[in-house]
Amino acid sequence: MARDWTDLFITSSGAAGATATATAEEEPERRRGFFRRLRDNLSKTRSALAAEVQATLFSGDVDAETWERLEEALIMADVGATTTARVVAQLEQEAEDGGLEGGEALSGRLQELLADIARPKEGDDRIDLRHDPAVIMAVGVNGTGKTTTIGKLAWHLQRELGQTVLLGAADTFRAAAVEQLQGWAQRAGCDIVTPDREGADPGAVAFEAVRRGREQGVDVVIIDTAGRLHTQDALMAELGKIRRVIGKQLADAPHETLLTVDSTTGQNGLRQAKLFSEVVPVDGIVLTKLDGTAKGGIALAISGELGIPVKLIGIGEQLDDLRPFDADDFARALLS
Ligand SMILES: Nc1nc2c(ncn2[C@@H]2O[C@H](COP(=O)(O)OP(=O)(O)OP(=O)(O)O)[C@@H](O)[C@H]2O)c(=O)[nH]1
Ligand SMILES: [Mg+2]
Repeated sequence: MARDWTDLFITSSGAAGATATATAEEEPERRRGFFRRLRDNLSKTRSALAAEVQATLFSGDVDAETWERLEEALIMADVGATTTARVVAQLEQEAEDGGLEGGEALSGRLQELLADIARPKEGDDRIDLRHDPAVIMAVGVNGTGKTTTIGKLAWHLQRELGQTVLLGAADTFRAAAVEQLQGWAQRAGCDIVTPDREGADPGAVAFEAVRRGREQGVDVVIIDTAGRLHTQDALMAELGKIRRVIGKQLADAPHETLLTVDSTTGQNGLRQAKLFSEVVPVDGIVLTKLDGTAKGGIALAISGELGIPVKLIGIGEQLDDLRPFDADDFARALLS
C-alpha cells in the first residue's frame, strides 16, 4: 500500500477524506511525480547500490562470489551486517531451490526482501492526531534536522491535512535556534511559542506551548528541543523532564516522539537510535538528508535491527522535501 500524508496521519476531522477524494483523479500522475523525485533525490545511494547489484545479479553464473559481492554492496550502502546477512541468505536459498532464474527475477526478489524489512509493523506505522491537541516532540543529536523537519511537517499538516499547528521553541540554549524556528513558523504560516529569555527552562516553554495550544483549540503542537548527544547523560535525562512537564499540562502527552537521524552518519545513526530509544520512548524515526548520502540503506538497518518504524524521510532542504516513508517505494527507488 502506497503511503501518503493521509495514510501516515490519523485525523479526526473529515478534511483528510475530502482531500483524498479531491485528488483521486490526479493521484496516479502525482504519485509518479513523487516517485521520480524520490528516485532522483536518492541517486547517491542508488547509483552506488543499483550498479553493483546489476553487475552481480545479471552477470550470468550465480555462485558463491555473487553472494559475497552482493553482501559487500549492501553493507557499503549501510544496510547493516545483520540485515544484509539475513536478506542475502534468503535470496541464496530461494535461488538454490530453483524459484529464481535470471537477473530480473533475482533483483526483483531482492527488492521485495528489502521492502519487507523496511516496512513497519501494522499498527506501529501511523501517527494519531486525534487528541486535543496532539503533541509531537522532536528529539535527536545536534544538527540531525529537528528544526527543519518541524518546519516542513507544520507546512504539510496544514496544507495536506487541514490541521492547525502551533510550534514550541523549547531549544532555549541558543537565541539562533529560536530565530530559526520562527523563520519556519513564518514559512509554514503557523503560530509559535518562544522562551522569554535565552537559557530559559525548556520544560516551561513546552508547558506553555501545550497550554496555549489547548486554550486556542489548535490541532497539533510540535515541540522543538535542543540537540544532544546520546552519550550526554544529563542532557538525555532532561528529555524525560520535558516530557513529564508536558504530561502535567496534558495527560498522555507527548503523543508522538520523533527521533531525527541524519542518514549521512551511517551506522552511527543506528547507535543514536538505539541509545535514544533506551531513554525516551521513540515512536518513530525521521531519516534526514537522504539526498546527500550513498548510505541510504541505514533505513533498512534501523527497521531490521531495532524494529523502530521509520515514519518520515527528508530528501532535501525545501518545504516539500519531507514525506511519509513508503517501504516499497523506497526499495524500488534504491534498486531500479
Ligand atoms: N540536504 C538536506 N539537508 C537537510 C535535511 N534536513 C535538514 N537538513 C539541513 O541540516 C542542517 C541542520 O538542520 P537543523 O534542522 O538545524 O538540525 P537540528 O537537529 O535542529 O540542529 P540543532 O538544533 O543544532 O540540534 C540544516 O542546514 C538543514 O538545512 C535534508 O533532508 N536534506
Ligand atoms: Mg534545531
